[in-house]
Amino acid sequence: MTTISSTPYAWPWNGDLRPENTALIVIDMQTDFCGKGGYVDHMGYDLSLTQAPIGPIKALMANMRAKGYHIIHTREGHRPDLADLPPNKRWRSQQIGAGIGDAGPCGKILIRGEAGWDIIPELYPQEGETIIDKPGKGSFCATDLELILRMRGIENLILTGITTDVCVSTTMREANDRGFECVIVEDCCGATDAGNHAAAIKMVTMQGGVFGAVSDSASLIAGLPG
Ligand code: C5J
Repeated sequence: MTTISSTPYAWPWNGDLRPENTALIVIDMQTDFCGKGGYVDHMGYDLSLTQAPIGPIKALMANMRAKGYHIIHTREGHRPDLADLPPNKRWRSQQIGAGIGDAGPCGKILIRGEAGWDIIPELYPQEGETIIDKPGKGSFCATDLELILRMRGIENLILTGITTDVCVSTTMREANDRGFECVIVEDCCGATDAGNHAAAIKMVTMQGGVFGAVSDSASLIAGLPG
């Protein structure tokens, strides 16, 4: 029986926490979401908010790699021919001056294969780690993530990345509805708005942990067995 210090309950619910059944999910740590000239920068948001989790994720990922946990990365992006880009998603991005598929200093915004779409060098996946390319906000929609998790016997998900209120939150909800036991790592996430980050974290803690639990990188590094 092993649990991590977290709110509103000690995670995971059943105390079955092992490298074999637990994965770190690092969501969308791409230049488009936290780098100069990327999608979020085009929209005029404060990049320091989405850059804040880089250091804590780096530390947690190093610890979990050393202990033998599964590490899974995701990237939001679309095919170069835009076949998987809903026209309303493209239109909305154009309204705020960051049209998905438009040319920018880091290449075409949120398009697979472009420089801005890739994961930042500080958190780049190691050989053998799984990368999930997703066209939407949730990591389960139109991807093989669930199949991979089931094939590996993964039951517990440690959620990190950007943005807290959009892709991390959507993924946590999707995972929770599929029966995965989730914890969101507060200092390993960031949003384009500090209030939205705080609200997305607080939401998790309602109803006895409506989507799972909330913890922090120090508690996980101290408590994860391996
Ligand atoms: C957004 C994301 N915010 N990765 N994507 O559009 O959260």
